[in-house]
Formats: sequence, C-alpha cells, structure tokens
Amino acid sequence: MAIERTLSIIKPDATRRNLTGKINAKFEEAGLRIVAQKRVHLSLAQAQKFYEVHAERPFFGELTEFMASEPVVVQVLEGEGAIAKNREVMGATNPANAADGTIRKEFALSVGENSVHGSDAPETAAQEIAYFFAGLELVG
Ligand code: IDP
Repeated sequence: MAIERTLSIIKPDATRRNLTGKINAKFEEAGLRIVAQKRVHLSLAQAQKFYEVHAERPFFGELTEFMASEPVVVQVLEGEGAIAKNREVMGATNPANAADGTIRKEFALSVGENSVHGSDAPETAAQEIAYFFAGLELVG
C-alpha cells in the first residue's frame, strides 16, 4: 500500500481535557508518523470554510461554533494507507458505535464533541492539508 498523508484535528473537547498526548500515542502506536503539528484557535469563519461541504447539514452551526470555541491541534499524519488507518484509529463518528480501543470510544463525549477529525479520501486530505500547512512545514 502507498505511503499517504492525511489531515488530523484534535478537537476542542480533547485539547480542553489535555488529551493531546494520549491521542498522539494512539496514532504513533498504529504506525502513523506526525510529520507536522500546530495548535491554532480557529475563527468562526475559518471553521465554516473548513467544513463548507457540511454547510447544508442541520448540525453545521453547532459543529462550526464548537470547532471555533477553543484551540485545536492540527496535524499531518503519514504512513502506509494513512487515510484509512487514521479513520480506523479514530472510530465511528458516534462514540456509541465506536469499536473498543478507538480514540472516539475512549475519549469522545458525544457525536458532535468526538475528539478528532480525519480526512476521508485522498482529494480531501490534499485540500485539508493545504488549508492549514505550507509545504515547508511538512517534515517527513
Ligand atoms: P466524521 O468526522 O466521522 O468524518 P462526518 O459525518 O463527516 O463525520 O461529520 C463531521 C463532524 O460533524 C463529526 O465528526 C461531528 O463532529 C459532527 N457531526 C456529525 N453528525 C452530527 C450530529 O448528528 N450532531 C452533531 N454533530 C454532528
């Protein structure tokens, strides 16, 4: 399988509870390498732009206000099949449906405050990485 990069976000519910290190350990144990990482506090406009594909969904307001409520940690994860592997480590969107050992099973508070974001396909991964990072910031 090819080496890929994917965009990950540790969401406000997790940064608030000081879970960045525990979540990063899950990524690293799964063989994902953190090749870029920074802490940012998104404006509402920046969160709306990032999630614009969800603009018509009923939870868009709740989601974007949550993402802009407190700092997040944005990161680029690299590894074999990184996009799917990250989705596997994250677990299902709703923690009630997430498998044992996944980040969302262990840490998520609700379907909205679910601790992590991960890109879902190569095209979105490329777009999302470029939204947050310049090429020189990716150190493989
Ligand atoms: P994903 O993050 O697992 O890819 P998506 O369906 O793409 O899930 O939804 C994006 C984000 O929107 C979720 O991670 C979650 O934070 C939020 N979200 C999804 N469904 C709901 C909902 O029913 N209520 C509130 N927030 C939701």
